[in-house]
Amino acid sequence: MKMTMRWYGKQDDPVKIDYIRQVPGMTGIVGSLFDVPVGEVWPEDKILALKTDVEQAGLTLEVIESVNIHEDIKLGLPSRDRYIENYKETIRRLAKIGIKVICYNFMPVFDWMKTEMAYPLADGSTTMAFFLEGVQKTPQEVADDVMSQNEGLALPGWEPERLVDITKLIAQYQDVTEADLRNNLTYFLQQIIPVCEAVDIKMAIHPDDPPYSIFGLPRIVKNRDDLAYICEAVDSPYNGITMCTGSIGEDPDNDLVAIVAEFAKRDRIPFAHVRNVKFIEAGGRDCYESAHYSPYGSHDLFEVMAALYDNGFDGYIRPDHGRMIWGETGRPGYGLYDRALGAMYLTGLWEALEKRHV
Ligand code: CS2
Ligand code: MN
Repeated sequence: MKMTMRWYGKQDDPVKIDYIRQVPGMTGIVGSLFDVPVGEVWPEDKILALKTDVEQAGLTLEVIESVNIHEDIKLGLPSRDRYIENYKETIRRLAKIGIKVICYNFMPVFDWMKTEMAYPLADGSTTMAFFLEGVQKTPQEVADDVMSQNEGLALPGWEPERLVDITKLIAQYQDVTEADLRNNLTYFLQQIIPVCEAVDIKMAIHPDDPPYSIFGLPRIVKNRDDLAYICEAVDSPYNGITMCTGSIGEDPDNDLVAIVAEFAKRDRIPFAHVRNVKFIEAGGRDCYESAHYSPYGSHDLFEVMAALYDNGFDGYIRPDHGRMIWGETGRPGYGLYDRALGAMYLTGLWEALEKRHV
C-alpha cells in the first residue's frame, strides 16, 4: 500500500506540498494538469515540471487524477477517434516519466456532484453533503446554487465557461441510453488498453458520484455489476478501477466491503479513494462526508482496509475528501488537516493489519 494525497499544483493549491510531505507515511502525490483543455495531448514540458515540483518535495508522482475524457468519446461521435488518439499519446508521455496509474471517469457532462459545500456538523467543522432535494431543480439552478456557496469555485465539470452550455450538453444525452454509454466506454477501452499494456500504465475508472442517475443522465459505474461489466469488457489487469468508497458507499444498496473484496481479489484495484459517508437516515440516500474514523460514518473503514489487505492489494490509496476543520479555508474537501487525519488513520489500520497477519 502506498499512501498518497491529491495536490492541485504550486499555483492553484493553497495546501503546500511541503506540508503534505510531513504527514507520516505519505509517499506520493496524485497530480494532474488542470490547464490543458480536455481532449488535447498533454505537453511534455508541463508534465515534467509537475514531476519536478513533486520530487523536489521528496515525494513521488506515479498517479494521475485525472486525464479527463472528451465528451465526444462518451457520446460516441465520429470525432471521438481524434480524441482517443490524443489520449493514447498522453498515456505514452505519462509513461515516460514513470506514471503507473491514470484515474478517469466516464460521467456524462460533469464530475462529482454535491449539493452542500459547507454543511455544518455538530463539532463545528463543515463538510460536503448531497441531498436529493437539492437536485430537484434545473441543472442551471443547481449550478448557480453551488457556485454561490463556493466562493465562485466551480465543481469539476461545472466551470463557468461550460455552464453557458450545460443545458445543451445535457440535452445531447437525451437519446443516449446506459447501453450506448457502455458501448462507448468499451470502444474507448478497446483502443487504449493495448497501449497501456505496452507502456505499463493501469487505467482506473472512478465510480459515479453519486452512484445513481441524476438529471436523467445515464450512469454506468454505480455498483458491483457495473464494475464487473467494465472489467470484463476488456479483460486485462490494465483495465482497473479507482475504488472510491465514498462514491460506491453513497448507495445504501451497495455492499461496500464485499465489492472492495471482490475487485481486490480480481486484481483490478490499482488505486483506492478511502473515505466515509454518513447517511442522514438509515436506508435513505441523503448523506454527508463524515470524518474517516468508522464510528463517525456509515461504513466500517477497518473492514474496507481489511478487504484490501486480505485480498493482496498493493496499489495506491488516498484519503479522498476531508472536512474543513481547525479554521482552515480553501477548496471544499481538499484542505490539509482532515485529509492528513484520514491518511494517518488509514495508515494506522494498515499497520495493525500487517502486524497481526504476518
Ligand atoms: C474525486 C473525483 O474530488 C473527487 O471527488 O474523487 O472528482 C475524481 O477526481 C474524478 O471523478 C476522477 O476522474
Ligand atoms: Mn473519489
